[in-house]
Amino acid sequence: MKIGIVCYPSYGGSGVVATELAEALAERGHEVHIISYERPFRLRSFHQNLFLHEVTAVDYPVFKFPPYDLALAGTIYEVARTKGLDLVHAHYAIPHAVSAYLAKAMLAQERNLPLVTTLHGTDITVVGQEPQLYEVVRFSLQASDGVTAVSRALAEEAAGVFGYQQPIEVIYNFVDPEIYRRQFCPARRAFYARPDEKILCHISNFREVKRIPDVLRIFALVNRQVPSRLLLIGDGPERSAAQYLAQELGVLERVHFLGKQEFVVPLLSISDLFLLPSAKESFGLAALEAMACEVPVVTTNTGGLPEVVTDGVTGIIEPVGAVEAMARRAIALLQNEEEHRRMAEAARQQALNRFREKEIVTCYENYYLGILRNT
Ligand code: GMT
Repeated sequence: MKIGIVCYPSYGGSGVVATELAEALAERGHEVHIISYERPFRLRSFHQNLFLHEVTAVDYPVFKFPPYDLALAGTIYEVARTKGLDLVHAHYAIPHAVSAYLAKAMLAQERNLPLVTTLHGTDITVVGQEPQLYEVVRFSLQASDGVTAVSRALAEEAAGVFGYQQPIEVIYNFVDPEIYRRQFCPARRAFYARPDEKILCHISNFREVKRIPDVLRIFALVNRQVPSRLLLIGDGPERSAAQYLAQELGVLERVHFLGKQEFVVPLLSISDLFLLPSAKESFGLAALEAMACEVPVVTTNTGGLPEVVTDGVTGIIEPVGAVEAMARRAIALLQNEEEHRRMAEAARQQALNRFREKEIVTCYENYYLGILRNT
């Protein structure tokens, strides 16, 4: 197939999933065209079947806001026409599905361009519910030939909020277990922690929805009972407030702010627990990557997280904001080596059983074939 993949290139789950899907499809012999405003940060390999098309937004003094959505639609149309795309797959509804729909409509005089939209979370649960965007997102779902969601919870929320009647295919996010596997890194571990200390880890874009203050509060409580270090990986609007809070909680010198890191496997490999106490999370790709590296996850019972993490088996699940309960159970787990080992192994096993790249990419291929047959 010739597939166009429209995505965000930036540090965030939807861009990661789209990029890794593009690489895997190219590896399987499909011709894949990534359309984005810059090279995706997760695109690591060269592949002869993989092509990049950077969208350049047109600026002019008359525009207060350069019309990126239109430049994107024009680029999708051009790539579809000149490269003969069989279908276009938009990751994140806003504006990708809308721009792709416009490209589809422009091409309609010549031929049909099937459009698949994958919902990733905040496009539905946050941004898409803003009054001025709600009807646009609703329209983009109706106008897509197929809609997928990264968890059952997200599919249900999308159907409910937007009154979408067609089936939404749930295709989970995935992980390559050969890349995401625990490495033996004693020297790196020794750099961050003494032998008697545990390492807790959090990776995100530091937006409000991630509840960074909860990450720090859980850590501070754990550290009182179990000497520990916290690795904070990523960057975003909540980072400087986090620094103040760490100081206020008296743990600043135990928290390592590492900023955005491209290669997280070596850091997950020295971690004993992963903290993701989000207020909302359609899937929690970072949690899956941690599990694949044998790191149990402490998280909340929101969105798709309970579909990724199994309470008491591969991690700890508590209600949003239940900082004391999360800390209490994290302490018990860190103090019980046997139970921790069991949970770490189960976490890896769950990542392999349910979210292995090979199987999930096949689900996308089959879904595309079904759409091509029916349109
Ligand atoms: O978490 C974010 O704010 C980034 C966002 C994105 O679109 O990149 O992540 C969403 O998509 C990821 C990939 O499907 C999911 O793993 C995240 O759970 C989801 N984030 C939220 O729902 C808050």
